[in-house]
Amino acid sequence: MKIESAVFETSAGVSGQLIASTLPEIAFSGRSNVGKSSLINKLLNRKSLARTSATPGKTATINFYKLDTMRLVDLPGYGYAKLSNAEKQRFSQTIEHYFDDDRDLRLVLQLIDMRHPPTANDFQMLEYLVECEIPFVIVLTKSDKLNKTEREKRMEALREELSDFDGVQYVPFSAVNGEGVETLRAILDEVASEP
Ligand SMILES: Nc1nc2c(ncn2[C@@H]2O[C@H](COP(=O)(O)OP(=O)(O)OP(=O)(O)O)[C@@H](O)[C@H]2O)c(=O)[nH]1
Ligand SMILES: [Mg+2]
Repeated sequence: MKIESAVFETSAGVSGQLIASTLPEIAFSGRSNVGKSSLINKLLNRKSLARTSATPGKTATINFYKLDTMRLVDLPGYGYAKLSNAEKQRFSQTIEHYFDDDRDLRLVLQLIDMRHPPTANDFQMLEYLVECEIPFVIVLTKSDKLNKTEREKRMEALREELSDFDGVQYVPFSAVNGEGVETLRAILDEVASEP
């Protein structure tokens, strides 16, 4: 991927017209604050093309990042407890609005915080992806926050927690030290270049 070519395109929220699907797309899904926007910035080697925040619930719209050969799609984060029910519903409708659109979606990167077990919402999303036969890779974020022992423990626990989804690829990732970024770039290039 030619990361210098990346430009930001925004999109409307819950019901607005989405950007026409003219390129292969990779969508970034996960709970609020898991690190979706940070991952996009790291992949594109930009400090703040995608807006990140210590305050969860930052990305409320679907944001598109156009490269020469693909689009990266930053979905709103789900599961932020402090939102009102109406706001939560608006977030999930926005996500559904994207998945219901007939797009050239090649892969979902499903982000899960490496430090914690997947949440009920994470499982809901994983089951939805399986049901819709959307290919996905699990990205285990914030790997820099675990030491070697903690990491081994969590990896073992995750294999158990996610045993219903066997055969799925896991990529540990850190936006701080760059672990996993080359692996993910290679995966994206591969899925985007399929005919
Ligand atoms: N230590 C560490 N912190 C991270 C990492 N990735 C993200 N963060 C921090 O986690 C917070 C949330 O990151 P974002 O990238 O904004 O998360 P998001 O998933 O886009 O959140 P929403 O837009 O609310 O859905 C920020 O304070 C980031 O700096 C990581 O790999 N390591
Ligand atoms: Mg975000």
